[in-house]
Amino acid sequence: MKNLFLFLLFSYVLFSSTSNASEIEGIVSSQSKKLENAVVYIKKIESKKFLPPKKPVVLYQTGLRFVPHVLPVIVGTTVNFPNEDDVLHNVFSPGHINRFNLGTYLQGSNKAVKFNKPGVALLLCNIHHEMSAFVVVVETPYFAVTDSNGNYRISNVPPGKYSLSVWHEEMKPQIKEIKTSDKGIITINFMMKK
Ligand SMILES: [Cu+2]
Repeated sequence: MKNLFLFLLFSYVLFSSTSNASEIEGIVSSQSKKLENAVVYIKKIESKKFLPPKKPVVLYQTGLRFVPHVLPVIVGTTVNFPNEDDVLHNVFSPGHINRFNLGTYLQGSNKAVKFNKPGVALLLCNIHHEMSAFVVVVETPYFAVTDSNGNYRISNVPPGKYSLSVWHEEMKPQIKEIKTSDKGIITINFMMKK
């Protein structure tokens, strides 16, 4: 009897927590291929402000690469940049927003940056010119990065009308006006151009 009660309670909690939101999913491609590392996101919701995560997000320097190559975050998020290689690395962002230079530092060291402005920050290492990454700073928690097949999925989106944006490092950004309802999944595909 007790187990049945717990099961019903669990079902209720599960149902009630998912009943008022929907999911957005789809594929991002260009003419020739599916695009990995595209960021699909709701840029802004008027009258709503979202807090960044309390814990820093991590972008590693490992194997002479930045991992992940593309990292979407909410405005105000602190990103740690630990050096996991046995060589010196540097991290700098040359753009006009979120511009910084952390200097060079050794394996085992960590430096952090708080990303206070929305926009895309290109990250480079002045020692290894092949290293690059992008921190995509957005104003909502509703974002996703496409996998190697171009697929993305954004969960727990409240019902409403939104501008859904897509960014990819080699393509022109796009925006689609969308509407989500109380429940279910909507599919929004993007075909991007250079
Ligand atoms: Cu480096």
